[in-house]
Amino acid sequence: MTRIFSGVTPSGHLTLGNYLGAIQRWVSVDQHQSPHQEDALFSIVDLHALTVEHEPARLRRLTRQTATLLLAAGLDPKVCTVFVQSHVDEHTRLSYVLECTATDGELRRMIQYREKSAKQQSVRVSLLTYPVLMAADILAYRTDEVPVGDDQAQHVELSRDLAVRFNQRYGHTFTVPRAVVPPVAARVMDLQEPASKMSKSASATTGIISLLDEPAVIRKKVMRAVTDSGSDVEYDRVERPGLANLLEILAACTGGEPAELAAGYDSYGAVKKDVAEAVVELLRPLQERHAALCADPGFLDAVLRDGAERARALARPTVDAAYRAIGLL
Ligand code: AQP
Repeated sequence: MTRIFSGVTPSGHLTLGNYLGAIQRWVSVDQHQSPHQEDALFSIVDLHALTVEHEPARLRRLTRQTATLLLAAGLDPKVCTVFVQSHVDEHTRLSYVLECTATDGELRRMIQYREKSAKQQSVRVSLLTYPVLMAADILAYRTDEVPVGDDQAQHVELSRDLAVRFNQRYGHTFTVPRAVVPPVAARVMDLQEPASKMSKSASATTGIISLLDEPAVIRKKVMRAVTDSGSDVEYDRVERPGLANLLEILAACTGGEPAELAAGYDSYGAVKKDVAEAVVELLRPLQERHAALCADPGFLDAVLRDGAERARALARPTVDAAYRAIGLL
């Protein structure tokens, strides 16, 4: 049995990057690898959205929207567990114990902390400790695999380190997890700034495809994507990052290989046209299901209630064991 856990932060509207880097695999592979709902857990990690400036009403809206989008993308509550992080107290209980296992130095080295804190005047303490809470999310379920995009691989590495350290100091308590990163589109880049990751919390939206963007908007954004000077179509992440990003998106949407796909084109315009249509077709069923799910909010409430109950029952014994192991009465 392989237990899988992964999460998504309701810090903005979900992007094509979130979908291709993580959600696509959760839906097509991860939720089906075991007949037990308990072996595939997917969380809307709302506490992580409090690590930067936020607006309470917007967070509530985005938490529901994110959960609805996960179901619309194809997570099936009959075969997996979908829940909201803050509904399961075990995450924060365990996080404190893991803060007593992590060091200040290793948290300050996290790339995402360095990048996000550099853009802010006043940095919340939780932005520094967020990877520890993420480790708690993972370790509380004795997770084996964490399917994530490339940007989260460092945080999963930290979870591994904390699990190993805790087990060595206090006795075997946690499963040591491993990150699973997709072979293509593990880091989808911003269409206007191919050197930056496509991020749901970015201030400018012209380079970001949101999962709920209408087809006309998607076509416009892709056709205006920044590409590199040059006319022959070649897959080269270093010399042609803009074009490489588009080829990776196309490969992830259609199941091909970026370099092989490149060989079939003789102009950037033709690549863009096919990317736009592939993304529109990829998102069409998701958008239709999203609209249907929005008409039945009671269904979402029931899914999240059941998911939280199941998650609590799974996490509690592990967190209790960690409390006992570290010396708490
Ligand atoms: N651009 C991306 N390409 C591939 N995968 C990505 N992921 C995020 N951006 C890309 C993956 O999506 C999953 C959920 O991400 P998250 O919600 O935990 O937060 P994040 O990694 O910080 O993603 P964002 O969209 O950039 O959010 P903000 O703007 O709030 O920081 C993860 O598996 C992630 O790797």
